[in-house]
Amino acid sequence: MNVNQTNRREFMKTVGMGAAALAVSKGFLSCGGKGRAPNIVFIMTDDHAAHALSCYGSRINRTPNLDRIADEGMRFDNCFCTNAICAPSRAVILTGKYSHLNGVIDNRKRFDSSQQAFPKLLQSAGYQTAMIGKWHLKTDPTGFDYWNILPGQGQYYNPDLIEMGERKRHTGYVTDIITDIALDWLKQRNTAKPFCLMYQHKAPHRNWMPGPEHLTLYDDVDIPEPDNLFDDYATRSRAAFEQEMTIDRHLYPVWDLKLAGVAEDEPNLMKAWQAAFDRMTDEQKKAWNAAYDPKNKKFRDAKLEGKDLVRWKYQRYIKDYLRCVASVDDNVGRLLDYLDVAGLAENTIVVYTSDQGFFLGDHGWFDKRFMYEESLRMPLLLRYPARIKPASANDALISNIDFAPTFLSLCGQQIPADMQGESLQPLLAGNIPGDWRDSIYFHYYEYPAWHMVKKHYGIRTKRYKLMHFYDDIDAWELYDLKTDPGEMKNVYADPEYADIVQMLMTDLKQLQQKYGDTEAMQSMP
Ligand code: SGN
Ligand code: CA
Repeated sequence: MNVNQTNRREFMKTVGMGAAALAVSKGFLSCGGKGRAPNIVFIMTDDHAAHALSCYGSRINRTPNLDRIADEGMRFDNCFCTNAICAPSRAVILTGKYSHLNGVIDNRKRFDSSQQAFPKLLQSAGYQTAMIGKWHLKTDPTGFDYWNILPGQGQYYNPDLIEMGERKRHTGYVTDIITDIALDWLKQRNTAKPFCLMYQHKAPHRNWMPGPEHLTLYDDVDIPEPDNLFDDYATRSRAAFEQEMTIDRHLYPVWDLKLAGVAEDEPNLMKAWQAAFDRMTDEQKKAWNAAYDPKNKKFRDAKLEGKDLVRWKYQRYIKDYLRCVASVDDNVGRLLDYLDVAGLAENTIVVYTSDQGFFLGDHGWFDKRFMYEESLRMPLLLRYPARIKPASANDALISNIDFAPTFLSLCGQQIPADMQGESLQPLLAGNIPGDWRDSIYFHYYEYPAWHMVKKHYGIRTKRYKLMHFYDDIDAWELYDLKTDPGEMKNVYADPEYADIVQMLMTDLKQLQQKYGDTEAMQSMP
């Protein structure tokens, strides 16, 4: 950021602050009596891995606007999901409870929207609440004064959205549209009340269709490959061999790799691609073809094979993924600018996260689901000038069950006793309380299903990770993250680690007991 930009933002903050103070009604209970109740802007993307944000040290892209949230707030370096898949993560975030208690153990389940969730609690405390963008919980949102959501996964181009029950088609690119709607809502809201806005993107979810402004971004560069793009899974259990999410064999040529005209997918997928493409206006199609046709012709002429072909697929995949991320970054920038201009930045908690991580070629994979680091880890940035020092970081072990209690406590509300997470409030000063947890618990259920990742649960401490794959397999993996951060060597059977295994096994049982995961306990030795 240059000096002029900083000054511009500082200036806007100062000018706007008076307006925001006026906006809060006398009648509203303030945060613990200590001042104005804060607003929340909860920004969530779909499948945005932490290692594709520059503030987390990305080697492959820059995210200047997302980095602003980190520069002006706190970056959490050890935030993990409890179940590395979309709908389950969203349900955990809303309820502050593990999947086996909130009911959404996999993407196939419907969210029981009559249950307790933090937006509903804020709404009954007088907050104005809105949910805009990807929802993915099958039942209609409850606890929101306004909602406008993508049906299911949504479409990248000219998507339909369901506004309070009414379905409408919008013209444009999904990330821009979701932002436009969020900004419109902010502008028309009742300024007498504090608000909680859930602003949730579809991007960068598969099939990674970039927006019109980013179609040729990265055309002239090679994105660095992960060291383990050609992982052979030696020492790993069958689960690692039997998944279906390799860059090499499981990306569809047309749907994923955008090779229309050069290759073919099976008929159903061709139909899906055609349907997505046919949503585009003539102008959008023209821009798309102008960007992809020359690249595809080059690919066809090169007649690649073996590792060269895998490398090409990785480049095509990761560039499209990062192009989708670039649009998120631009649009979050628009939203942050608005908060500045409207004088809301000071008293608004801005959260940036994703529903879980993603494999960016790591272990030769795309998608998520596994408890391995790249998909387990969630980015979490929190900006709240009243409580958080700029550019701070915290490496306490936290997870998405902590989000709901955190938001409630920061907004001066009671944390219901049946929520299983902890408020992150004591961490915001930059330290870790002595009695903070020293491990997190994970459980993934969706199998057999897309990508064929076997059922598993596990425990992760700062140094170790113990995982148990069960159901049609009974296999354990142990990683020493200090000596092996890439999880390339399963040391479960190594006698040197026998004591560690014993200790982690006991702790794992305790976590299952503590969180009430009785089903998992039954498959423990
Ligand atoms: C779709 C994707 C899968 C993805 C799931 C779940 N296939 O089915 O690759 O794992 O969603 O994603 S696609 O070809 O239809 O894009 S999630 O984010 O909703 O959990
Ligand atoms: Ca997701």
